[in-house]
Amino acid sequence: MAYSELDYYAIDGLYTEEERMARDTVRELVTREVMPTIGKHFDEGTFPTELVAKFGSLGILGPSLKGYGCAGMSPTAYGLICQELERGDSGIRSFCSVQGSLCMYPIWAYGTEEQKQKYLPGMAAGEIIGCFGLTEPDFGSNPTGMLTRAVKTKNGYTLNGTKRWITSGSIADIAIIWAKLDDKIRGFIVPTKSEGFEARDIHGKWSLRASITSELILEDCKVGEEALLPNIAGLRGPLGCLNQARFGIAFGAVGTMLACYDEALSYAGDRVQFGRPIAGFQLVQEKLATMVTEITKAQLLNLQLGRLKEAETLRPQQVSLAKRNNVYWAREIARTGRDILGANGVTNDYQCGRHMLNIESVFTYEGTHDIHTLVIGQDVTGLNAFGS
Ligand code: TGC
Ligand code: FAD
Repeated sequence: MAYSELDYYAIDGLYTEEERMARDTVRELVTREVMPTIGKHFDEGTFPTELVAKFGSLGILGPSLKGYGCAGMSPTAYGLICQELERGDSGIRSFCSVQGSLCMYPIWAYGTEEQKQKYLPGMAAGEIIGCFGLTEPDFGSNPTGMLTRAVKTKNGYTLNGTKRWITSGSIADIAIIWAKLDDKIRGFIVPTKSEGFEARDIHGKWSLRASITSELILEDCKVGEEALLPNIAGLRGPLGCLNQARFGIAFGAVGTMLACYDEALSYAGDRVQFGRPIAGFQLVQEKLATMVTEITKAQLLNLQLGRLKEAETLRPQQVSLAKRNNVYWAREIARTGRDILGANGVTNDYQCGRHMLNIESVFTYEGTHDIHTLVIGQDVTGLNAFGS
């Protein structure tokens, strides 16, 4: 049966034609190309690299950036693309978030004209893959403490340090590396073929298995003058990129919710216990009603999130609220979906279990749930509760 999205509050009519078209195109791609193979990729711990060129040809890599071969769609269209990708798998959405929001965006926003011309068209086409190195083994939630250093040399810079948990690290052609230069955080475009650069994959993940996660080791890694992103300094550089990616994750989380709800509803209608479909029991209906309620609230939240971004009035704290709320509920809904599926829910014949495992990473990356709690707390109280 063809997939149709839960739309309890007739939200579909509030999107533009372009937004619906972008969503439906990606929905169709995910149904046709992701769903049949994603379970196998998750099982084997591989990323479907064959999809990257298709993403490029559909214009969904950096889709809301303007110029340089990018599609220039609305932020809401970008969000709906993330929603559909994550309905397939968080790892697929992750790849696109990292490519568009974390790698293309800093070049587009902070780079020189030469850097933009050199990288963006190839990245939009999926010919150049990027990764984003902010987190380090000992500095996750608190990236300000990073140990990676850049030192100016005669012809460029030498970088030393280790980045960990880096999505697409070993398949990337370039890495956006955040390092301290004269004690100030700066961004560098580091070709992964550079002398002194090494990517080692992290194995044994329970989550985001259809995504490559790596450690990046920079040992006297030499890059030219042209590697520095000149138009940004300080933590607001990487955080500016994270605002873009967190926006996409807020929508992506709805994709996880929709996938799990859809599967749980269908299963509950088919599965008979005590002489009737389990969907006919009050306790199961309560679970489904909660799912419908939280999905609808998250869809409405995202719609306004997109409209605020389009009006250029969106504040980072509002993005934090959406990431925090939607990922929290995606996590609850994935677990509830798994529960409704009974024992079948713990096998990879069904998708709730895979989404349930994936969402643990999403809960932690791009700012943990707790960090976004504190961002909102600071916003409304004026008091910083992060640390010192
Ligand atoms: P703080 O003193 O508050 O701010 C330092 C400077 O940054 C500015 N700023 C922001 N700018 C843009 N966007 C934001 N969201 C911003 N938040 C703060 C701020 O105005 C200030 O600017 P300036 O010019 O005055 O210096 O910084 P802090 O050290 O107290 O840290 C704040 C905190 C904890 C919120 C921040 O460090 C944080 O967000 N931590 C979480 C780290 C994180 O999210 N890491 C993600 C790594 S990448 C990733 O996970 C990719 S997953 C891959 C995938 O999607 O698949
Ligand atoms: P920690 O910061 O050590 O946090 C551990 C726990 O302590 C959490 O519950 C946290 O909420 C809590 N905590 C921390 N500080 C506070 C506080 N002040 N108050 C209350 N509680 C607190 N990073 C990148 O740079 N690029 C990537 O591409 C990337 N991809 C990732 C892919 C995956 C699959 C995963 C799992 C992570 C990825 N990350 C990436 C890293 C991710 O951003 C970090 O894991 C995240 O920022 C949290 O850091 P941490 O794991 O070091 O946890």
